[in-house]
Amino acid sequence: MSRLVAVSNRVGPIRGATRAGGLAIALVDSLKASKGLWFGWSGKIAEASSGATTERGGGLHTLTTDLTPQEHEDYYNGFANRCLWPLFHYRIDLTAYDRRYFDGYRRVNARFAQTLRPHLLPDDVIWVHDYHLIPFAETLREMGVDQHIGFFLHIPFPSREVLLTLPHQDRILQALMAYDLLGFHTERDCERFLDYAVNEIPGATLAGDVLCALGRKVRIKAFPIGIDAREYAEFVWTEDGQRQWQRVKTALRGRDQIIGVDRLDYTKGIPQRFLAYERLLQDYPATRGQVEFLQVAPLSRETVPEYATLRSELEHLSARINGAFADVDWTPLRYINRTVSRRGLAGLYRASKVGLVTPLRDGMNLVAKEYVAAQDPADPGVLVLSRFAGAAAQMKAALIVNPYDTVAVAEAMQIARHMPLDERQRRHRELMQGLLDYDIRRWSREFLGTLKETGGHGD
Ligand code: ADQ
Repeated sequence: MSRLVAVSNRVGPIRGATRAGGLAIALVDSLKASKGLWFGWSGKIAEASSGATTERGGGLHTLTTDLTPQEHEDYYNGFANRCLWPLFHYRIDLTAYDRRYFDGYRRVNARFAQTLRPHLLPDDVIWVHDYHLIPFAETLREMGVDQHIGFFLHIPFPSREVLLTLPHQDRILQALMAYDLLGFHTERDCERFLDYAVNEIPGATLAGDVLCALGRKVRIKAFPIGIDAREYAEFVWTEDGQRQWQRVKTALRGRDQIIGVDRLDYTKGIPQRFLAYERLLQDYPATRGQVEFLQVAPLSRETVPEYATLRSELEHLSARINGAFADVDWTPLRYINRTVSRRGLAGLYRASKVGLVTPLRDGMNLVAKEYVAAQDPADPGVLVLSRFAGAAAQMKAALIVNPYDTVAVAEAMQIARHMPLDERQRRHRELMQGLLDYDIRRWSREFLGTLKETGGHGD
């Protein structure tokens, strides 16, 4: 059995300990099964880059390296989060391209690849994750590494026209061609990538799902990430899950709760969601005193200026809505920046009649899946889901909305609140079946299975 080497920006719980989601769990499972190695940034910033640290424990072998303050600024804050993140989410207006960021991004990727190189074994299968690490394989190939290397993009792949606005976008494309397998969340992402590659690389050809260009063959395939739905449903019954559920039920006193849960990020459409809720209270006066909207949005990427702007915008909007509609015994909107534990979150979802998941763009969106998994099958809540989340391609039994259309989103909240029980059950059954059919373990199994049968050793 070949060994898995996973490479991601952060090692361990991929996006923060309390939010350690299914992805970390799926990777850990596969890593343990193959006695694999997990490599990436330690999460620490140190004045001088100190080589790499190896740790073994709990059946896991990790290799991590620190970033210098300059690397952190150029690679992580700069090119990854101020350039690729907004651009890939169609926010050309927020894309802060800077040649210094781009150089730093390439330098860190090259250094990471050089750090990993001596630890590689001939039969390793290497799985690189996400937009921070696009050029990683290119350096490995330059150093003669011919093992199977796959890349999975967790965010959307944008349309060609959007990508062409990025200076040096051709370097990004060239870097992607160093992989054997490129995985995206949806078929649409694959189509957008192929449209870009076939039209921008002279002589590129496509045979089935294999792109031939720049002297290489790369397979392109959709792997829609899932969650461990069965385990997630159990979270409701844990101590934390029960505590949060009961707290909310008591506070609601029979009112309907609408819930939004996101990292505080401009891609998640939180201001538009607040406006849609304001619209609901304006257009349907009977909802006043009868509904409450809970938005849980822990701060993220606080050192990136656009996130501070978003934070003040939301504080302003929530104050405006509560100022206009609140009564002595009713707070229409509760907006909290605290992180809730994964189990506690399941309790909050369970207590909510409507799950409002309305990103302006999202690779997949796991909150939509978690909300469904946490529902009571006998009396489930209704998911209102943005058509621009990758999840919408699979979760067709949700109420699909355009998040920019605040009137329509307000209307969808009303439809959801008043939906007959049999229709809620039918939609929930269909959604839950989808989650069980393609869960997080199937996602990693299929990616790795495809990678093993694709490329490698100079094929
Ligand atoms: P994210 O942009 O982080 O992930 P998402 O898919 O919704 O978005 O995952 C967030 C995770 O964090 C979920 O497991 C959720 O429960 C948790 N979380 C969010 N808000 C929280 C809160 N307030 N308290 C506690 N936990 C919270 C990126 C892409 C997505 C893609 C994933 C996985 O942007 O599109 O689905 O990677 O590929």
